[in-house]
Amino acid sequence: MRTKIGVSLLLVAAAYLSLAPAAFAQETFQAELDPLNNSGASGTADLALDGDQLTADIASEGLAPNLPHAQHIHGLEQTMSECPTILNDQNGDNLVNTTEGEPSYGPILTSFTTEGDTSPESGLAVDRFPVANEDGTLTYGRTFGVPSNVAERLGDFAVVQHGVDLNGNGVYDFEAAGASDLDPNLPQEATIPANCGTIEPVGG
Ligand SMILES: [Cu+2]
Repeated sequence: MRTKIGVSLLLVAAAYLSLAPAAFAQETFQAELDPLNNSGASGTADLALDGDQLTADIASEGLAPNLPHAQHIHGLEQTMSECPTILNDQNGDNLVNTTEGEPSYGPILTSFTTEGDTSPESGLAVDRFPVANEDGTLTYGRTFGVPSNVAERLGDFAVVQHGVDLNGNGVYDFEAAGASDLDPNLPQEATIPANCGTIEPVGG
C-alpha cells in the first residue's frame, strides 16, 4: 500500500515536471520594421517561439498597394544581423537591393509564405506571399515549424519585407530599376527591400 502511494506521488511529480518547462518554453520576440529604399513602409513583426513552432504576426503599412510582398527571416551564421543603410549601395544607384543588403542581414533562412513551404527555397514564391491591400497595409499570421538553426538563434536575425513600386505606377515592372539582382525574370521593384527590423527578445 505504502509503495503504491509512493509510486502515485512520483507519477504526479513527474507529470508536473514535464509540464512545467513547457509552460515557460514560449519565447517572444519583436522586430520593428523601418523603411528602406524610400518605401515609406514600416511595420511590426511579433514572433513567438514554442519549441520549433514559430507563430508570426506581421502588420505593416505604407507598402505598395495591391502587390505581393516577399517577406523573410534573414540571418548570418557567425554574427548578428543588422539592417542595411544606403552605405550598402555598391553600384551607386542610391538603392540597396537584396544582394547589397546581404552582408548586413545575411541570406534568407525562412520565408513567411501564406501556405506551403517556408524554407529559403520559397524565397521568391511571389504567388504565396501576402498582398498589401489598396491602402498599402498588410497583415500576416501563420504558425509553422522552423529548423533548429532558426529556432536557436531567432533573436540574432532580422525580418525583411520586399517590394517597392519605385516609380509609383501601380505595378512591379522593369521601367524604374530594371531586373532583379536575384532573378532576371523579376523586376527589381518586386524584390528590393521595403523595410527591415532586427529581431529582439521581448521582456527578457
Ligand atoms: Cu528577404
